[in-house]
Amino acid sequence: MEAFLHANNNLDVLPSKIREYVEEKIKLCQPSNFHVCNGSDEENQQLLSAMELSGVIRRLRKYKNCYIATTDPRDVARVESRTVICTKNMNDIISTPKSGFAPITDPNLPKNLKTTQLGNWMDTDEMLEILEKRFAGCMRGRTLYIIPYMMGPYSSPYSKIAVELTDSPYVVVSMRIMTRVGSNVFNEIKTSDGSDVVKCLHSIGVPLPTDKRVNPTWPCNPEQTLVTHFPERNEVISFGSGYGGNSLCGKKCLALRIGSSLAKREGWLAEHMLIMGVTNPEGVKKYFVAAFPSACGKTNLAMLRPVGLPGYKVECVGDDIAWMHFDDEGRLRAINPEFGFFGVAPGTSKSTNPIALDMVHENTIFTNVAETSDGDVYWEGIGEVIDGLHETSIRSWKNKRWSIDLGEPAAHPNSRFCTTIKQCSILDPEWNNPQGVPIEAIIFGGRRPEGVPLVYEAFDWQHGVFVGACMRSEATAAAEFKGKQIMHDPFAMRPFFGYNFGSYLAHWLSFGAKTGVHLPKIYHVNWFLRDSKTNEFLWSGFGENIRVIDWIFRRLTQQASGCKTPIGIIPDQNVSNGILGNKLNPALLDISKEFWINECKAIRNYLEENVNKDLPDEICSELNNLEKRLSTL
Ligand code: OXD
Ligand code: MN
Repeated sequence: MEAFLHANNNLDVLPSKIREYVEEKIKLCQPSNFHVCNGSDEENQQLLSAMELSGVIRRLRKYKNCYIATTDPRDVARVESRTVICTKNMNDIISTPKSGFAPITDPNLPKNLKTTQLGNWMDTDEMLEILEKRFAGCMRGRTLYIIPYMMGPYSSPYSKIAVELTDSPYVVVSMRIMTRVGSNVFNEIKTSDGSDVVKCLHSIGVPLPTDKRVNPTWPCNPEQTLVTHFPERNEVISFGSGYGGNSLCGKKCLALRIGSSLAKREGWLAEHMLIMGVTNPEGVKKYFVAAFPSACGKTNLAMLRPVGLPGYKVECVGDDIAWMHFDDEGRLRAINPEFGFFGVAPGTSKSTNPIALDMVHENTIFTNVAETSDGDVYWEGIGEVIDGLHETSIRSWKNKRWSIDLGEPAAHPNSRFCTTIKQCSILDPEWNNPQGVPIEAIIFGGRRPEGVPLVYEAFDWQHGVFVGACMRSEATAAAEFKGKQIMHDPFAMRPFFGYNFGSYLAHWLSFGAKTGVHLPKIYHVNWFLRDSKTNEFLWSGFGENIRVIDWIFRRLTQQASGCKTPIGIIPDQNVSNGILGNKLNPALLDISKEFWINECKAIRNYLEENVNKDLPDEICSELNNLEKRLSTL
């Protein structure tokens, strides 16, 4: 893409430390031009037009200001194997697995990289040396964009300021949707020189001119991709991938990996959680957070339209990330650090998430969805048959004419919509409150086809932390995994921990010992149980999930009874027949001794192998206690 037309080359708007950083990176990456972004509409339109002209995005005729980008098929998801946290001391980031580290076999990965199930580590200096080589001249012929941005509401004591340097205009327009962009964010820095600003450097890793093997509309460098984090330097450096989870550094890199490490240091929590406001039929309002692994329906739950329980209302504060602090009165308060949604498109329909479907028909950038010949979007599970589909042809995410007979999906399973939060019609009135919203329940969940009941409540905080540690779920398309294996995904944070999971558990447990705090109750839900014979889902889910939310709500107000089981408290018979619906299949609340004994074995193996000596004693005793309780079942 040619140079930005009205480039703003004035680095004086940047705090001194950031200006020095930018100058150093310009020298290293050697772009032909650079531009400090102000986040204006005009700037955005210029970038969109230039990208359209060069074929990077296509305008969707049917909607206002909506575009499709399709990526190189090798650059479609987060690359966990190439995501690394770098520090001086390895044990700060990962535990040594009981059976040792696997050797690095990929010739494109650094030899000294240490990979584990709970994150990858490398020594800071060694990684910086490798990155220095990758970034040298990597932006030749391209424009370097400098994006000042903020995670969290303006004037919030909990927000963080950052800057991302990138050579991808797609990243610039997407960051403007996902974060608060503009040089005015520097008015909020707490240090005069900007030393508290998080620094992010991103390059697609394809200097110009390119050779014939490079995809002209989605240049990327998959062999050399590295997504690296330096919590001791407050820095993110990402090379080679343009896909959002790897390139929009505010999201997973800053808000979760650097964020969780800052949170540990500063005494708060940065979590992979949606934030929802729930008002009951009596008009009482409560806020919940919920953690689910990627692509388990977090966005759908965050925008839930209640079905079957009249009078309930759900409003959305965020669908992916929560930053939570205990306030002076000891209440846990959450802000959404993001400003937009980067949601999975397939499966989004009028029935599963009407709010999201409405929201994406303006000012949205779609990635890897399919397009109809009349300028609409299409993806698997969009629900309705498109008007006159027989006459309408579909162009797949691979830019080929698509029909069902091809035997492959029209949209990539990890295709996305990227839309500003302001277009969400059920946006909570407090979404932008600098103090955040008070959280009364924490919900964990996963995609478990068998054994894990629809809902249970943890006995107390320590047990709840154990429940989070034991989370497992079917693999999803959001990362590079294939198939449907059940993976351990503690706290839905496995790909996002910024420091040692053992210390993370200790950090969570430490709040249980704090005086003067009101600890939220902790729950676990599973919408995905299937009938063992027919394989049909046992729970209708989506809007009906309000029934489970209602039970949780009533537990918090002491209005619903529960039944104690070895794994936690479940709705008792009366409640489940009433609130959860008359047709509730009893299998939804079944606790099988055999299943849970096997589950305990899998959890013990996992924790012993992967957390090893760093596993807090409290978690071991919770596991022992669970096994003891099961033996009496
Ligand atoms: C996401 C993810 O994109 O979790 O939100 O992968
Ligand atoms: Mn996520």
